[in-house]
Amino acid sequence: MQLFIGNKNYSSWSLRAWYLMSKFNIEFAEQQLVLDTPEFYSELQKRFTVAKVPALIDGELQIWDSLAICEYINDAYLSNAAWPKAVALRAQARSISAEMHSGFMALRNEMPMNIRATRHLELSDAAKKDLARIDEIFSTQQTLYPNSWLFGEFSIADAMYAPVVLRLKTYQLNLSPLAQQYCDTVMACSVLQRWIIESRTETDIVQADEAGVDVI
Ligand SMILES: N[C@@H](CCC(=O)N[C@@H](CS)C(=O)NCC(=O)O)C(=O)O
Repeated sequence: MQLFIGNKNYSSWSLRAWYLMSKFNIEFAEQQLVLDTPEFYSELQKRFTVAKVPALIDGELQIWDSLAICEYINDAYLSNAAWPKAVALRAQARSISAEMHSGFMALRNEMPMNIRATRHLELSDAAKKDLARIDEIFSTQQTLYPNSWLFGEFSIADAMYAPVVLRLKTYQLNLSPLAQQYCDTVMACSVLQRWIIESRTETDIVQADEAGVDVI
């Protein structure tokens, strides 16, 4: 199985699929392409209908979307272990995951993932509203599962929200203490730390993802 990803520093969608697969010890060959380069598009166009990362090849099958990759891994390799067991909780975890996949536009536009940077940003009201919703999700789930993953056990929902935790760190934004407790759980994860360490060795710059002012 081959997982195509972009720059670890910037590619938040790549992180979601990589994190899910790595956390569940799925064996895969990591194929990294540098965003915004001709090779990025030519290598992906050779293999996939859509030239975006993450993208997965498993035998004859190509899958080109982060959530679809997570769902495929859950179905094909994990006997559903990547979602909570109870039907009601699974529906909630899916709702939260879909909410990230299709929403939080202001937050995603204004606060690009840029792991190695420490920045200050002025946020729009729309981004502040997105952050308030993130706070609500994290703190509600922490009330139910203190010092743990969103649904107790690690699930696709945690993979979907990992980039936002990293963005909060880059832009030095604090959530409420309960929500912060979830961020601390995520940051303590050794698998995520592997991605972070590797992201810090990268030197390519994607100008469009450089936002805010350096904090010295
Ligand atoms: N909805 C897609 C979004 C994937 C996406 O936009 N990936 C970015 C990198 S993080 C990309 O490939 N950008 C290249 C481009 O759009 O040309 C997913 O969830 O996988």
